[in-house]
Parts: sequence; C-alpha cells; structure tokens
Amino acid sequence: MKGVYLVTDRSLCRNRPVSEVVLQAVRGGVRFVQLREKDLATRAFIEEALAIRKVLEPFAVPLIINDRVDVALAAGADGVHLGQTDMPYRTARRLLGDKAIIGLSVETWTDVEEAQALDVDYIGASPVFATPTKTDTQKPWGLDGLIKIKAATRHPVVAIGGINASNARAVSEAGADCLAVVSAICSAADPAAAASELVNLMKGAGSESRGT
Ligand code: TZP
Ligand code: MG
Repeated sequence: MKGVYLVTDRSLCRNRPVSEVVLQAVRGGVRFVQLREKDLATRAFIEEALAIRKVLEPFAVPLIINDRVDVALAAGADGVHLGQTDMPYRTARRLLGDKAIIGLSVETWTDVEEAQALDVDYIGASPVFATPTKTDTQKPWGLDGLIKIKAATRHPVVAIGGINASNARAVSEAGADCLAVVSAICSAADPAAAASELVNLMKGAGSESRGT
C-alpha cells in the first residue's frame, strides 16, 4: 500500500455529493478510498457504497468501508477499515475472505504489538496529529510515534489525523506508507488539486523535478 488515501466525511464536503468529491480526488491521484458514514441508515449506506464503487471502478481504486463488514459484503467493496471496538479482525477476515483489504486502527502501543499477530493489510496510526474532524481519539502519535511504529511493525502504515499540505512531506518521511486525509480533500475548493498536491508531497514523488 502506497499513496494518498481519502477517508470521506459528507458533512465536510461543502454540500457537494460524496461521489463528486471522490471522483475529483481520484482524478487528482488518490489511490484508496474509505467510505466513512457514521449516521447513514444501512440501506442508504449500501446504496452509497454501490454508487462510489461505480465511480472507482474505471480507476482501479479500491473501496474500503469504515466499520461495517455487512455493508462491505452487500456492496461488493474491496475491504473494511476496523477500529479497536469494531468487529474483531479474524472474524472480519473469515467473513470477507483472503483477498479483502482489511485495515486496523492502532491508537496505543499495545494495539501496535497485538497487530503483529494479525495478517492485516495495513495499520492505521490514529491520530498522528490532533484534529477537529475526530475528537474522540487517544493521544496523538506525533511524528516521533510514527517513526517508532514504522520501525516496529511488519505492516504498511497508514497515517491519519491532521494531515495536510503543510505536514504531508514530514509525515511521509517519518515512515507513513499512505497519507490518509479527510478535510484536506473533502473540504478543499478543488479536491483534485488538493489530492494531487498531497501526492506530489509524498516522499519519493517528483523528487527529480524538485531537485531534491
Ligand atoms: N481517524 C483518526 S483521525 C480521523 C479519523 C477518521 C480524522 C482525520 O481527519 P482530518 O480532517 O484528515 O484531520
Ligand atoms: Mg470504526
């Protein structure tokens, strides 16, 4: 896993449909999309997931569903992202199969250690920085925490929380394989441009043209 990872939040999309923001984001180079819906009824969530899946298909960008294994199955999504109080990883794997992408949030050092025994596809270091987008979090990892996680884990690391163009490079250099963002893309006037800026800020991206 490598690249910019969009996590959606309809309330931050400035009255634009989530599908429109997702389309712009993948045009700008986003490589993974997680549909995160905390308030939608199950049926509406499935319908939304099917619509986003259609948007992503031509780009071969995987659709990952936040929390809900049932919605992922019903919509034929590519995987799920699980928090520490969601369905246990092994149960989700059994239900979704070997090919599914399953990510797991790590909020404490114990979470990082326990994830070593699980064949998750990535761990989500959450949050890297404090963010108004999600306030019910544990203590932010900071760049130091991220470096420590990267050194200890056998899994790809997806960093999330307070990431934007001003810190993307530093987060990437601290070892994040993916930069996961909500507001930096969802709330941007031009989500494609915002995505493309983040892509270019990732370690190794465009290094020749920047002369670094
Ligand atoms: N999980 C940890 S922080 C966060 C989530 C879903 C929100 C990140 O939002 P933003 O706007 O990119 O800081
Ligand atoms: Mg969750």
